[in-house]
Amino acid sequence: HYIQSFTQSHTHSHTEVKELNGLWDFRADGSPNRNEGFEKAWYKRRLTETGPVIEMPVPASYNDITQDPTLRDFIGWVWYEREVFVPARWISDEGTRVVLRVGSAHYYSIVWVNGEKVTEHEGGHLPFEAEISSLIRKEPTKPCRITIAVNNTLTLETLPPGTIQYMNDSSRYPDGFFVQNIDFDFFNYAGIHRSVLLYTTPKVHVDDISVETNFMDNTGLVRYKVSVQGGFNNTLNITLMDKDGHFVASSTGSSGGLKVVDVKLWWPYLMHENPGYLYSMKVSETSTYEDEYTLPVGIRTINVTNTQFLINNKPFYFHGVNKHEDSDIRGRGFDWPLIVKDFNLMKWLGVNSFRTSHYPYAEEILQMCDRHGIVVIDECPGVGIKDIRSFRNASLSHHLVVMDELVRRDKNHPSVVMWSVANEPASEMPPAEFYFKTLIEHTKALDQTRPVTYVTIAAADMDKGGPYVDVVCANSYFAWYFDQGRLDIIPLQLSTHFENWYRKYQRPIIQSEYGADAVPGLHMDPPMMFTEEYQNALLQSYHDVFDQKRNQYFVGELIWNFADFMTSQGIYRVVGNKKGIFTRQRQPKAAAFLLRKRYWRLANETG
Ligand code: BDP
Repeated sequence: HYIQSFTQSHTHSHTEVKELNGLWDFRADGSPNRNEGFEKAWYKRRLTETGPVIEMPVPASYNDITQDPTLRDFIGWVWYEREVFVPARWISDEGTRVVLRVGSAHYYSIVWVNGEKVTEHEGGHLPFEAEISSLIRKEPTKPCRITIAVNNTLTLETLPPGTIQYMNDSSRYPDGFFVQNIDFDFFNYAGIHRSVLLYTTPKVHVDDISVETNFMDNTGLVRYKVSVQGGFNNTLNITLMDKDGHFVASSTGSSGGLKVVDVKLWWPYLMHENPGYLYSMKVSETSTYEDEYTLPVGIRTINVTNTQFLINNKPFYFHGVNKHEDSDIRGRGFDWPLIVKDFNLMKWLGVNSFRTSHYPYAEEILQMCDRHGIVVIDECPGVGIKDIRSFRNASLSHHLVVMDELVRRDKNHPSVVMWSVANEPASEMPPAEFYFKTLIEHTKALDQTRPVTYVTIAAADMDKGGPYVDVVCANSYFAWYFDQGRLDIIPLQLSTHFENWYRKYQRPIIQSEYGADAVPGLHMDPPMMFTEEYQNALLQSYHDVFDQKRNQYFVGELIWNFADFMTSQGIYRVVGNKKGIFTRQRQPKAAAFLLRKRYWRLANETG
């Protein structure tokens, strides 16, 4: 069980944190069955005693760190280990609860402390943790040895799915040769991608908080629910403070409401002169252990009509980007300089929103969005669901669990305005209807305050999940994957596409992806595919159609992609996907200037 936001200042005020980022011992299990680590129980001794190790930075994907192509493309278990001294007070004070937290590791993880298994977790991109208080008290004078085994193998039941194919033709492939087939367009980076922390809370501790906000005229309402673990039977005090720390309202008990007079609403960037306004809600537990947790709270509402997406009852138009957590060397590893640079670039562009394509991003990123007023469509890792076998019950059950974890982690972020349960599934296949109906209903039961969607590439008449989404998020690649080089078909095909969707479902539509690859520095006029001119011309043709539909039901445009990113190797990709308007190193292509002009104009016209 974890609560949101352990990584920032807004946490348990009595919490102490020890970050375990830095160099870990590392070994990939290259044995023929990839199972030597378990057969020889590598977790029982120091990793250095069971074979050679290399130094591996955490957080980072391991793939691009060395010069070894087998490690870049490795599939199977890799082992990380690190020893750490725990502060003596954490051990001596029985009232202190010590927790080991992994921000995310891709894909399957097993964690041992001093050789004893403490937890396992399926799925990258979301945190997991284990209480290790009693374990570390067993051997108080010894350092604490943390072992994490991570496996990136994808199957039909994982999210995203994948399959392993063994090549049995011995005249063409050596013994045991296999490939991993995936139906998604990004490199399957693996390793420990976000911070590993040890932190403390009192034994009796706040375990979860949910807030829902509303307002009427200039009075705001914050409804809250708090769950406390560890033998709670005392009073809970709840205090709401404004941004300057002034008292606003208070209440007692594990659920209730707080009234906010002269409320300052949470507004998106560029929609208000004071975007991202956050109150803070302090939850204090007054038993002997006195846990205290402070949660930032943005007061805002989200509503969807047939033609509009409303934030605080005002029409909101998404002018934004799709992103990836992706960069040179680090792969998907968390990196503050990169994150802050990306925010600065988004603000430079006039972006008011982005989608976390195609998986949940680090919590620190959502916290920044809360503060800066950047609106987020929060997507789960349901990408590449193309094989009919990925619609089976076992896959669906796991998908529901992932939504549980995602909503639990992200539900209190005012920046998150919509859940996306999948990207470009084979939604035309018959089982897709039941699958998406179940998945969307489940998500709505978890959170009644936000619309739910999945991102589709299907045509309106083929798509089976359409009836269940609140907003149609449609991707299209006209004049790129089809009618290559024929920009002149965009006006007709794109308008027809929109009209078909709207006629069928009467829901607002977002262009959730569109774009063209451009190799930076490649020029040609008249434009040809892969040049910066073609990327610009294609975007411009799309924009003309967007502008015609904007006052009808069209509520947003998200370019594919913010920056170039790595993919697996193939004839469609020139060292990765080049649809970025920035290079992978975050330098602008011509398209960045085109979009910048447009987004600032849209900001003035639509807010
Ligand atoms: C869409 C996918 C996205 C790809 C993009 C592309 O949603 O992940 O990277 O197309 O092909 O189909 O560039």
